[in-house]
Amino acid sequence: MRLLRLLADLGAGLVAGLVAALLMTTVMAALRYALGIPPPAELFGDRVGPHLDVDTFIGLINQYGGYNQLKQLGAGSVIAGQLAVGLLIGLLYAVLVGRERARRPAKVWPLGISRRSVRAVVVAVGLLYVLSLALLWPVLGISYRGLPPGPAAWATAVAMLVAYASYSGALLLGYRLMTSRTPLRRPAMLGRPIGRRAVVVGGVALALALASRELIERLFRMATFDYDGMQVRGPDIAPITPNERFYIVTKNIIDPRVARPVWRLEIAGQVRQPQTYTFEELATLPPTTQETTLMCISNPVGEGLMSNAVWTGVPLRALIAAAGPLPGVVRVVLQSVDGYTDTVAFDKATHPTTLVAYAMNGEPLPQRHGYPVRAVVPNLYGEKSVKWLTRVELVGYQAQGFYERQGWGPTFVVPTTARLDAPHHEQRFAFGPDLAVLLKGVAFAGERGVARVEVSFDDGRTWQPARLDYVGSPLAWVLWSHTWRPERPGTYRLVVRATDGTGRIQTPVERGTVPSGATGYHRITALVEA
Ligand SMILES: Nc1nc2c(c(=O)[nH]1)N[C@H]1C(S)=C(S)[C@@H](COP(=O)(O)O)O[C@H]1N2
Ligand SMILES: [Mo]
Repeated sequence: MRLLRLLADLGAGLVAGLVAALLMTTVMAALRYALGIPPPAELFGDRVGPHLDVDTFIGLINQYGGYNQLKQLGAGSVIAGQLAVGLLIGLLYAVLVGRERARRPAKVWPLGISRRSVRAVVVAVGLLYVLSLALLWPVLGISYRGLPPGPAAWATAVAMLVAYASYSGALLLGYRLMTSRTPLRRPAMLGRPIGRRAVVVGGVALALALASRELIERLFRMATFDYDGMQVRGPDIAPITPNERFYIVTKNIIDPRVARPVWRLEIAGQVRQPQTYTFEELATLPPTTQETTLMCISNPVGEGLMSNAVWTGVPLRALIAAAGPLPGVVRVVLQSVDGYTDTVAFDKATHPTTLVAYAMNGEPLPQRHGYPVRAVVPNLYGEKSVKWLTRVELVGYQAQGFYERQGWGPTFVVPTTARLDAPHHEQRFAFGPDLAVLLKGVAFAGERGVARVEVSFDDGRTWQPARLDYVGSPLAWVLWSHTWRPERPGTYRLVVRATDGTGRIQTPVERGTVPSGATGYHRITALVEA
């Protein structure tokens, strides 16, 4: 009899704990959806990410089949962990209440919950809350709605408190509903009170499950999974990449949707007079328009994590000058509302081409490319061009950003690179006296500019000049082409290489993307068939 009772108690604790944890997860999802407040499931990756070394990071990405899969695994594990801990606390609570009942009735609160059990739950969950805050401290300032980091940290802490409190309340109430033998004020409507209560708890759980499913589906639809890593390449490559086709890389599971009215840009750190700008204030400053190509450090030779746009914004150095940098500043930390950071040398930050951009190809920055404001840092890998920029901090030490801490770099200057966009690898051509194959592609050499592009049809033994069809700004890629008339059928190895504006030929040394970006020549095979 006593054993049965214990089992019933434990069962009730388990169900109450699980339902309470589900409620908490739903509260977190709702706050994320409605207010852009990051739940622990999202914060986890941001907390852990920079502390992985780059080989572990890339190893995990490969092991789980991609960055998207790794992001899902991280968030999924935290949610599973939350449910497991919630359930465990429910079990412990059942044991505690059972022991209490065996002694004598303790003082009782409204609804017949003992004061002792309330205290126990508050202490346990309170401890977990403090622990969570301590663990997530460095990333609390994230706000996907664009609140500045200070207020954002408060919002995250309060939201987490609300979520944890919802767990505590639901556990106390749920357990009491399922186990109490004294009726809860209202008369029995559905037979024995215990049965009615089971129906109530079951109903609440079902409603919760439905609500959280709906929320999770919506959040999934907002997620970056279907566009993170989007590339642009191929025979229709355009000089200026249309906004909808510009490559995308993001660390986020769901990208920020910044509400401009709450967003601010802060210039802080070692400055005489810290500055805070609203979007409207930024937009009244004298703008610069500048064509600049961005390329991701993870772009393998020949691939499409590289695009070109015309950016409009304010030179960062104007903002830094207005704040009055103090002597001793060596680096500038660029921080995003999503918690992402990267750094540039003070000299680079104050170079006239380093922009705080708010327009891309004449349109407001698209959401995915950093709306309302991003950094555009020419000549360095795309990592430095922090999207959804919210804070610029001048520091007197060698600060490191999100990926820098993993060990990428140390140099982030883009090497000279060239790509064949047409034909595609192993494309077949029917040989004939009139066969003319149009080779096309892009070449990029950061701010050094591209002086020359050459192609080879014999795997690099001999080279022929290509035409430069499009030469934009000195910070942009070039588009090149070459008409090839094969003299006989065969299997050809096509290679392309560029020479930069300083006269240096692109290095043939093959290097992978980790840790400083890929080098080597892009090679493809063309099959000319008799
Ligand atoms: N806030 C923020 N900025 C960011 C990133 C990010 O995850 N968050 N990713 C960086 C990386 S790795 C690259 S390559 C570029 C890509 O910019 P794009 O998506 O506009 O092409 O943004 C950089 N800026
Ligand atoms: Mo990147």
